[in-house]
Formats: sequence, structure tokens, C-alpha cells
Amino acid sequence: MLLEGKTVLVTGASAGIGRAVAIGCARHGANVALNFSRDVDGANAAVAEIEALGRKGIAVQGDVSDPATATAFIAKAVEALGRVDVFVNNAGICPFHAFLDMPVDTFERTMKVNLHGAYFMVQAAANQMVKQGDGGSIIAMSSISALVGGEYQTHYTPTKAGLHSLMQSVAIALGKHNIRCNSLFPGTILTDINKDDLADQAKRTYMEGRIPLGRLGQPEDLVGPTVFLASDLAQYVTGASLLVDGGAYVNLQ
Ligand code: NAD
Ligand code: RM4
Repeated sequence: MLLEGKTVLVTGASAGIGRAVAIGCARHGANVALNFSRDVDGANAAVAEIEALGRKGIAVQGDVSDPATATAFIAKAVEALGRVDVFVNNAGICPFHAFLDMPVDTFERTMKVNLHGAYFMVQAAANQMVKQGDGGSIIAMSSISALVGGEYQTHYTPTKAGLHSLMQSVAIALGKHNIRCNSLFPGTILTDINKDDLADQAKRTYMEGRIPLGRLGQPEDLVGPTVFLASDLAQYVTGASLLVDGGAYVNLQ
């Protein structure tokens, strides 16, 4: 019950890591507002799970690439749940594609969803926290890709490095308000985002072989690290990042 009495907002929470984190925060006592883009059934199912845990949950539809989605999400969450203590920027896309013929619209869409969307969401959440006057926690679902490249991710890895850079800068900008800003760096977690990429059995076996803990990640693996950064246990942690990758990053030689 590390988040009892707190209100947590999560973007892109109808599936995958966002959904696991939203439900995991509710399990630790939080009321939760979810942003989702299209999957109404997934969002409603997540809200039902949160309510079954005895917590309040709401789902608000919106495309994070539109800055107006950010102010609307925060306003609706405050209207329904009263406040914002924790904001998890999770929504993201990774349409795997080669570099030399990257379509302009694939590049631009990835930037808009992953980075521009995050910027305006974080800004809207921070303004609400400043208004409340008693601090908060902002968590970006960055990636191991903030630290390493990917042949088919040349449009994506800069957004993940950018997200962490955003957390570093806003940690400074918001420190005086006791708003902590940190990044999580998941490794390879089995979700829809990489289902097609990992359908290549050779690639999957290679990736598994690189992980000291011997398995690819599950969305639930992100719950503990998120709850920690969200909670008062992390009261002196800001501008930091935490790899959640089973050890993949350090396993070079
Ligand atoms: P996912 O595809 O299951 O989840 C992504 C979520 O973002 C979905 O719910 C999707 O609907 C939502 N979304 C996409 N575009 C949106 C938009 N325009 N507006 C609102 N919501 C939108 O994949 P996931 O693995 O759960 O990804 C969640 C986050 O974790 C992403 O930011 C991703 O980059 C990051 N991440 C994933 C991995 C991994 O291996 N799965 C590793 C590192 C980081
Ligand atoms: C992550 C990391 C994973 C990949 C996903 C899509 O940041 O690169 O390996 O599967 O993105």
C-alpha cells in the first residue's frame, strides 16, 4: 500500500506496460486515471480491474500527439479524482523500419507521439501539481533505447533518449516545487509493440540469450520500479534513471 491516498495518471494505458502499471498502482492503493487512444474495450477492462481492487478508475480517450489532449486529460482526471500526485508518461509507438527509406510520416508520427506528446503531457501534469502546492512524481517510460541504438529504430531511439533528457531538465525546473522527475529504461518487454519484430524466432532467441536473468520481460516487471519512483520511498530521487532489463544492457562481453 505504498500509494494509498495518491492519484496516479498513466498515458497509453489500455494495454501493455501502461495497463500493468495502472493496475499495479491501484493494487498499491492509488486511484487511477488512464489515457488511451483507440482501444475502448481495453481501457474499460482496465478500469473494471481497478474498481475491483476497491479504487476509483476513469478512462479518458485522446491522441497524445495533440497538445489539447494533455490539458483535457489532466482536467478530466482532476474533475473525477480531485488531484494529480503521480504522472506516468507511457504512451509510445515503434513502427520498426529501415533507415535509408524511412517514410517522412513514420518519422514525424513517432516524434509527435513519443516526444512532443510527452512534452505537453508532462507540462500539463506539472502545472496541476504546482497548483496543488505539495509536490509530485513524474515518471517517463523511456527505454534501454535511450542508451543503445537499434537498426530498425532510428526514428524511435532518439525519442527515448529525448524523453530521458526531458526528465533531466524538468527535474531541475520543478525541483523547487518538490516535483521529482525520473525515467525508467525497460529492456525488451513482451507487448504488442514488438510482437511482429519478435515473431522472428532467430531474433527472439538472440535477445533471450543476451539477458542474464534468462527471459524477456513482462509488463508486470515494470510495476515495482514504477511504484517505487511514484512513492515517498523515492523522496530524494530525481533526475535519475533505472534500467529494468534483466541485465541485458551490461551483457556485452
Ligand atoms: P503497447 O503497444 O502495448 O503500448 C503502447 C500504448 O500506447 C498502447 O496502449 C497504445 O494504444 C498507446 N498509444 C500509442 N499511440 C498513442 C497515442 N497517439 N495516444 C495515446 N496513446 C497511444 O507497447 P508497450 O511495450 O506497453 O509500450 C509502452 C511504452 O513502453 C512505450 O512508450 C514504449 O516505447 C516503452 N517501452 C517498451 C519496451 C518494450 O520492449 N515493450 C521497452 C522499452 C520501452
Ligand atoms: C524498446 C526496446 C525493445 C523493443 C521496443 C519496441 O525500447 O528497444 O527491445 O522491443 O522498444
